Amino acid sequence: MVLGDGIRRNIAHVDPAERNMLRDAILEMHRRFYPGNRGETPPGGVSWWFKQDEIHQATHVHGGPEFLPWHRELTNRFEELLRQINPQLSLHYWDFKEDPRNIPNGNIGGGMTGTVNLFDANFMGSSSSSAGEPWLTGGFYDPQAGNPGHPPNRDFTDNPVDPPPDIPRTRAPAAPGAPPAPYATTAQENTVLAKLVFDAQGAPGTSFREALEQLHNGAHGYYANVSPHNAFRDPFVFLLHSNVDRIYAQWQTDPTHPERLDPNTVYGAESSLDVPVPDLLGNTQIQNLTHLVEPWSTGIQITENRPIRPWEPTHENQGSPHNYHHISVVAPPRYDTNTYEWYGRTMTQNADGRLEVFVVGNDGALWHSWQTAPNNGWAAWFSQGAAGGGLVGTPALAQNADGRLELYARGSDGALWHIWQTAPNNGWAAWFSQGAAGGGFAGSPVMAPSADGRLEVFVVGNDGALWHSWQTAPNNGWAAWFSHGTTGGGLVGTPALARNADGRLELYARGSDGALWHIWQTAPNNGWAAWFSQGAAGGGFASSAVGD
Ligand SMILES: [Cu+2]
Repeated sequence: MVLGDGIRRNIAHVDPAERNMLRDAILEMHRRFYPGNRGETPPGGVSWWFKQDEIHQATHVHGGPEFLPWHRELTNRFEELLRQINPQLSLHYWDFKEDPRNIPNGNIGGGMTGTVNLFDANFMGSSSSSAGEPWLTGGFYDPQAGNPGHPPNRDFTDNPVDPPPDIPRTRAPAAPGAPPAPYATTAQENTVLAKLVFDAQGAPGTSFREALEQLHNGAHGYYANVSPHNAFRDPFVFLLHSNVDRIYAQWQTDPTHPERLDPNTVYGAESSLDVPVPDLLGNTQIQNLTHLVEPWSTGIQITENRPIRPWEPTHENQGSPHNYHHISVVAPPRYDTNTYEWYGRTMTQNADGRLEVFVVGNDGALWHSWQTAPNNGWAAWFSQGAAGGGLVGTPALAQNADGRLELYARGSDGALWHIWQTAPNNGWAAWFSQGAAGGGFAGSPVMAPSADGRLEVFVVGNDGALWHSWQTAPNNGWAAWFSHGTTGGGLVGTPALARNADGRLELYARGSDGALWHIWQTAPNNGWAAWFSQGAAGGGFASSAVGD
């Protein structure tokens, strides 16, 4: 199953039926409206689609440290609107390494591959001149705007209710038989991914956020040489920005750089630094990652400093104050190119996109809190009760193939206990013991799905061995405990588990010898190789690879 699994993919490689669904959902965004009417201050009655241009135009966070996380929130919220229209959709991306007019190995449906052109009237409109269909009939622009019988021209009224007169594109159609002319190469993308630090406070050319923003700037000009001020009038811009965010997410999920997932360390020297940035109006703006993310915090737009609905306080007042260190802007969305997903972590998305977080209390009970709506406020802490004489350590959380969350935690009795949602997004079953092995379990468990969706859980026993159980079918029952044996003089602590790009799970654990040892699936879903030492450094490793 691919459609509806919440993962963002290369738009050319999803089924054409899914591309059609995405197009239709974007068209539907211009048939749904925020409250109010055009004469109010600030204007109401703006379509979900025109709201994107309104947000981007007057906020316009570019050229500084806020650029990447600000556009992450914009794309996350856009995806959420798409999912309100069609819950199966994800905001897929245009891979810069492909020519969107001419993608030779695209998905043409029925399990077949062939040449895909994203710029046609069935999907994103023409690559040259005006975008045309499907956006012209959809009212996304009106060449006659401002003339009798037509709505006013947004460029003259400055009212986000009104349409712009054009969505210009500037790339000639692909010549018949010509080879693809992609925007970027693998080497260019890898150069960006190899930047070691986020911030631009070190030597020139060392900053990840600068390198990625530069790559992004050229991507805009590649297909539409228009002012950035007007760029978000074009639906294709969201496929572009999903790809920018994808590269950011891939950089963040580099397993050798866990600091890139931590809200306190991801931004390096720019974590709380005032960074002066010139804006499009010729003024200097101060960007600082401790600023509120606007307009979604208070409704104030940064550049033009005017309020925007529904987040400003005098009307709908839906703002939710948060800065760029908030987990919702730091946590990478799910992309098919994320280097890994950090399994064993205790926060994840529900099937409907609401984040949910779990923690063990000093009372030995499992406590959780959840978003009451995607991107939104959090419910009060709720206890799921204790088990096994009191839970200890860090729980392991993962999503079943059918979308139900499932969690394992270790009890004081040395057994692993689990609990699961009885339906996606829904209530929880009672605690169930999966029993103990290896003289009782010692560390915290880790859990991840195999490539076929079956969950697999791992934990170190008091015997120093790695113990393993797995679902015998997706969503289904669990196999008896299996030992992968011991190594390194006895394993200790909590293992680190991740999935390789080809779908094979791989696990690291620390030995009593201070070295990290790893073990991996020899094929997706399949058997496991023998233990292999990756050696030690720093006088022997001390902490667990990840987790506690
Ligand atoms: Cu952009």
